[in-house]
Amino acid sequence: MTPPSPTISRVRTSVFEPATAIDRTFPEFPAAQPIDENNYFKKHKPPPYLSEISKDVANFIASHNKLNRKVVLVTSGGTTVPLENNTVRFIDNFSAGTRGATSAEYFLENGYAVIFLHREFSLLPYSRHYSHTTNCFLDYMNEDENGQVVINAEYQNEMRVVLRKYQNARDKGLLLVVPFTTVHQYLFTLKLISQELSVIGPNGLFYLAAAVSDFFLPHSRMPEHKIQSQNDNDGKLRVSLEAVPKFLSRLVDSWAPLAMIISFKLETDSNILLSKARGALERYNHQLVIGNLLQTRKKEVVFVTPEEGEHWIRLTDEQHASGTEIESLIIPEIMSLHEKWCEKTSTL
Ligand code: PAZ
Repeated sequence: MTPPSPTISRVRTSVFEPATAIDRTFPEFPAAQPIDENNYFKKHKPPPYLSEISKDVANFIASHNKLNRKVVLVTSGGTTVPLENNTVRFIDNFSAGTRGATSAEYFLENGYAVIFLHREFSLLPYSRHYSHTTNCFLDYMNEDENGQVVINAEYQNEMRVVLRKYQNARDKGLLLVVPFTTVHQYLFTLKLISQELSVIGPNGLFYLAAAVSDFFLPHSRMPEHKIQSQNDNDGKLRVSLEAVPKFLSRLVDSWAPLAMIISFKLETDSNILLSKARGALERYNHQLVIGNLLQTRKKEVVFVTPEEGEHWIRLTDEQHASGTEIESLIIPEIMSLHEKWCEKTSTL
């Protein structure tokens, strides 16, 4: 076996203390109305690169639509909330993009084309197996007697499988990777892709796994330069954030009204997960909420649908221990729901 890389610490700095998790029993913000949409998108400038993305997204969707291929938008990773225009400091969240990157692979393997809207530098489909700090790609390699860099014998089979899947997705043009960093970039890009995806009606699927900030600092109140430590008289920094409008309602009603829409609901308190998931479904009127707890999100999730209520998907202890990914159970269920959605919507 290859010894663990000396450059990689086994200490995990992102491990949380359950006792200090946030209490989220307060009511949700209301769903965004057309007026909130107008205000937000009028008051904020679109990211300068948006028109470039727009062309790529439109071409990608058109090429797969010709083949009658279903297209899923997978959102992944956490949004940042900058506190300064020339951003030195920002608010972030824990998400590494594991759910999104893993799910994208299972969609690709099952014949979907995937638009992967992800936090820049978070995990990507396929490369995630080797890029994370607990899995440094250099540990898989060695030099042979001729000085050629080769993959160690024990990893050949596993790596060949990942490589072939990656090359298949790349060579067939099945994956379009679009980045965001801030919540503001995320919202503009989500709206743009949603409107493009609405062209293929029910064949479009939204799988919204990104951890999107609930709060942001409007541009009008954002200082241009790095906040100075002597800013306030008493040496404290006071930041007053606004609620991010809940645009899921706009997505369902007007940006892509025929697409199937799946949102995720993350909680830390198991006592409120189901009520929050049900509440989201009622409020936004979409097709599926997948609830998960921070502590157990890799082992179990709950599907909440208007027709069938709740249904848990769980890995057994053996499955979990042997490295089965819960997304390998989630995606087939979603595909079957999406198939039904397409049948139902085409007969309307
Ligand atoms: O990125 P990750 O795999 O560590 O976490 C995934 C997740 C928990 C962010 C996702 O499953 C999720 O619940 N997203 C929605 C979060 C929310 O806004 O409620």
